[in-house]
Amino acid sequence: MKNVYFLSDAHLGSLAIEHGRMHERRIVRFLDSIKHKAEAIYLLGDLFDFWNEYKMVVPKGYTRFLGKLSELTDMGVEVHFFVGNHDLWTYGYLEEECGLIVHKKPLTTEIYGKVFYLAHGDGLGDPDNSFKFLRRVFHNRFCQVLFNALHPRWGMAFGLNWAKHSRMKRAEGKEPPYMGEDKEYLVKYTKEYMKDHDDIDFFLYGHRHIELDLMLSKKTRMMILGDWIWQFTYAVFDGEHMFMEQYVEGESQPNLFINTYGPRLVLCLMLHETGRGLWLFALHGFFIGYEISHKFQHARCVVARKCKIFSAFYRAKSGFIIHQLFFGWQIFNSR
Ligand SMILES: [Mn+2]
Repeated sequence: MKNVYFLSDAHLGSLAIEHGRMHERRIVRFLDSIKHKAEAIYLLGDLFDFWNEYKMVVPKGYTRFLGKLSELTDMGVEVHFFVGNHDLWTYGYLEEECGLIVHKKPLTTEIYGKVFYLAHGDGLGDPDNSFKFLRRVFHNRFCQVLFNALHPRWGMAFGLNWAKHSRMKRAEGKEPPYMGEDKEYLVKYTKEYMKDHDDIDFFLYGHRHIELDLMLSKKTRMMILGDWIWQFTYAVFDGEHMFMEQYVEGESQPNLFINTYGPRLVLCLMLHETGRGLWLFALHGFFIGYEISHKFQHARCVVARKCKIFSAFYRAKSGFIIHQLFFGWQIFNSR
């Protein structure tokens, strides 16, 4: 059984994010890393910081991201795109060109026998009146037509700057931390909604840019997915279990390093915990130098974790470059 993934809030293209290109590449590498394991991917909104489609024109950029999504849908992976409050102005391009399934409203759906309520989360229980008003304007068809009559050079500039401004007015450009069960409006909304819909197993949201995993009853679990600006968090459902995970490139640092080596020959055993389980590595090879760092500075070596044998270059603290052959066994699978 393949996995189903959920993530949100990448805000690609944001003028408030300095690491823009790296930011896009990272989500693309993640999507690439799950393409063979994924049955479906749910993008729960605000993937773009400002997306507005015109009849014959779409925003500049995002080629890697859109290309990767198209690759996935061409492979047969279902990719669902929920509009957020930053990227709701899509009128068919993402469906036709990239094969996405676009949702403009919350969706209740069944996945592997469990009932999911999926939504970006904006406008659900938020008492802020100016936000409500703005949301009404954003969703108003007449206003959308008017806006699109503006030349993109002004329309897009306005949109991107509005999105930047709405990020910058927050302290350090980050959302306020979790306010607690009785103050967090998405939690309050969900509790109300549950009263009439007791069949739902999972409520999943984006929008808040916080990571939250809450049991609201014996059966009902609510999650807020964090973001893909700073947190790189996602939820994954394998048909039985739901995990909240973080995409860390190169996975974690080695947590144990037993070293027995002669002047030139290295032989060590190393336990390495990754998101996928516990691995035992036997390393052997040659190194030039007197000291081995306990930290891989070149984490790329772990990328090949699927392989049983691979080679790695890494740099020791002392500055020497070491080349080794690795033999790895997965001795405990956390999934
Ligand atoms: Mn949002």
